[in-house]
Amino acid sequence: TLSAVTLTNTGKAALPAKGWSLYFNASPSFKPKETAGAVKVEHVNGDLLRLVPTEKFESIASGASQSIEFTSAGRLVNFSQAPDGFYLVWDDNPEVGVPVKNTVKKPAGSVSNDSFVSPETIYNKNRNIQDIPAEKLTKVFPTPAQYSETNQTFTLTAAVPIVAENAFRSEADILATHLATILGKQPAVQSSGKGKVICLQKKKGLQPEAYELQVSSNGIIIAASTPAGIFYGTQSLITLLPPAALATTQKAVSLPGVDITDAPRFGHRAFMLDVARNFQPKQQVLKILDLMALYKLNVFHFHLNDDEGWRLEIPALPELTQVGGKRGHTLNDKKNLVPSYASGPNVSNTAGSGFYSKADFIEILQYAKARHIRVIPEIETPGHARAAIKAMDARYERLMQEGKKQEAEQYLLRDLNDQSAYRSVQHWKDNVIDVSLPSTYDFLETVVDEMLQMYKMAGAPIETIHFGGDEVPSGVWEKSPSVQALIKNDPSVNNTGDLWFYYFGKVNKMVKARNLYLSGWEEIGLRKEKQNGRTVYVPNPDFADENFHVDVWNNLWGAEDLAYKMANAGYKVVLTNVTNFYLDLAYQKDYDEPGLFWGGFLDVDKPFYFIPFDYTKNFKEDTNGDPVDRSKFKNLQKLTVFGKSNIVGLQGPLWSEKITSPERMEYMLLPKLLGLAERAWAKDPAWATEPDEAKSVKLYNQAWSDFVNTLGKRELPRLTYYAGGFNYRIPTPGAKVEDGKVQ
Ligand code: NAG
Repeated sequence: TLSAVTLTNTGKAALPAKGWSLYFNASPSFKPKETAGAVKVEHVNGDLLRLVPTEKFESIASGASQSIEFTSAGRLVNFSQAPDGFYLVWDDNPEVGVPVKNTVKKPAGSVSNDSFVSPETIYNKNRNIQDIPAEKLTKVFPTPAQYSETNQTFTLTAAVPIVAENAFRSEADILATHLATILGKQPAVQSSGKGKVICLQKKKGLQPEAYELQVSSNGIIIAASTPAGIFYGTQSLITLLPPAALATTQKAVSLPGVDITDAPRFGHRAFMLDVARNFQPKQQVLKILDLMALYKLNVFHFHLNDDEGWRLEIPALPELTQVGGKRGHTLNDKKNLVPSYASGPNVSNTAGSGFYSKADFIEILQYAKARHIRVIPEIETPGHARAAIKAMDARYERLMQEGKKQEAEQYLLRDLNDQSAYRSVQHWKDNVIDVSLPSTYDFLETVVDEMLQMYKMAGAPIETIHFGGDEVPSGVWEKSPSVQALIKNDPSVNNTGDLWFYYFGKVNKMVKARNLYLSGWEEIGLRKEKQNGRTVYVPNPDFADENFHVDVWNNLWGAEDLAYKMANAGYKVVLTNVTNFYLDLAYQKDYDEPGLFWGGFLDVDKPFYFIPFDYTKNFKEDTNGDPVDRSKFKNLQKLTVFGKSNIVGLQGPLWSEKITSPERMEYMLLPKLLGLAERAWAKDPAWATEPDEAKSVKLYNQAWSDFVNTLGKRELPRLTYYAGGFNYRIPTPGAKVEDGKVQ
């Protein structure tokens, strides 16, 4: 891939031929073309690079420009991949980064060897979509297990009270608050009353999240055995409201008569949000919880730390957020972390900085609990942990300066004399915690206990903590004196390979002692094995009956059936397939579409057509967006009956390298999240189990049409207003919806 950086001197003085460097964020494979010669590019760390003038560089006069050509090993498919976040640092003032104006421009002509997806291709993909009138659509989404319409209508006004017994008071209040936004006035919530009311009533014998909803001309009844069931009944009632009713307040809204009996397919319907790469304010998190609740997602996996940030205040370890919660130009990461993903030199002026105070976190937990959403906190370790490592380095330094050596070493996450050299997937050289150090476990226990205290204060349930475990690069720990000592003294550890089981064995003990189970990425339950001279990853039998919950994310490049292998081996599996659920991937192969694309392109059809127990059946595209070679699926492992019982649910993660604002976040999320919600809640669709291929295709086209019409005619118009309004994507990149219409 070829690209160019043009330096334009908009200042009054000339840019001298030397004495400065230009920092920016890009893939380290981004190099000046050999013929360029006038500059060199150095890799600082992560995706932070530095362009330095050589002797050949000539000063740039005021108003003049200079263009430098670059090559990059990576594909440059969209603007998200372009180098960005440039700032200048003068050699004589190296601690200060001077922002410069950045413009990313679409290069003229072909950007790379990749061809973008043509409108024709998209048209052909979607040509079977029928136009279905809104009245013919199922008026509750995700699709209920049993649904019928009764030809009656009910007129809802603010004078219709909500009648709820005490156990359902909280659900009634949330419903009343929502109805107030439509009816202009909050309906009363009372403990008794008959006739034209919204009645939330207890019915014995239903499954934990199941509910029944009847709307007739006489009133509305929601029945369930649990508050969660009642809550889902109220959410169905909300999606039953015609979206137009949300546009302005209405005195009366007419609801269609329905008879619904409903229960979810999976008990684990998860959305993961990465707030480490870029931060999202508390208010936005609460808004997303409302969105999750509306579509009956019940697990919020909160990715709270990574290499580029630590986002939860831990009062015992203030550096975690004071240092690890901020990004800006620095030479040594002692005050804050270096810029990543174009976060620029200024600590305060970037989505790269920010954290949740203890009070914020408690509020989030309570808000989620009231909406029957469990929050799984993730403490990402031992890799992807640079922010924590640097924060504990800063703490060490502070205490050493105060002469408190012992205290200083108490929570260190690395051996200060470790000479190991490695490079993580995201190009960090120093992002893996040293698992041989006792201080590592002191650190984890302190963080865990402070976190558990916040759950307790919030009155929120917690069953598991997620300890990450993904992408630990080779080469780590090899030259750590502390690791060498452990290998010498601990008979269970013979080499650095054994450290994986040593670490997750210890972490497992720690969480079990607190009555929790361990969650993590697939890697926590894998071990390396040599097969025909190749290293492969296989489920590790040693942990298979430890109740580990693994988010299996990799379903590419020989790992197509990994999720099924792990489930068959006894691991509890959350299907988090990159090719269908990685919401951070760009919608289409188009220069203007933001997002990563290493796992392919991900439009709303990908989560929608995912078949949980037979997902390779619908594996249609390779990572380039081309039709996949299906012959390679022939010998894959299928789910056994036991394996099926170990699939606990589905998850869509939103990684945030490219998500620098709430608007961008919503764009990446919507409408893709609705495909996930449908698959997580609704029954297996008929087309998934129909053996006759032609019939199955026909059934699929019908289901896809229903879904697309539901999005276009009900759910996206609703989201224009719901919870303050969402910035969803509509099929044309860059298009906007104003006044409920596509512009
Ligand atoms: C993977 C990384 C993640 C990154 C994401 C981007 C996992 C479990 N790990 O490389 O840190 O943000 O891809 O799509 O996904």
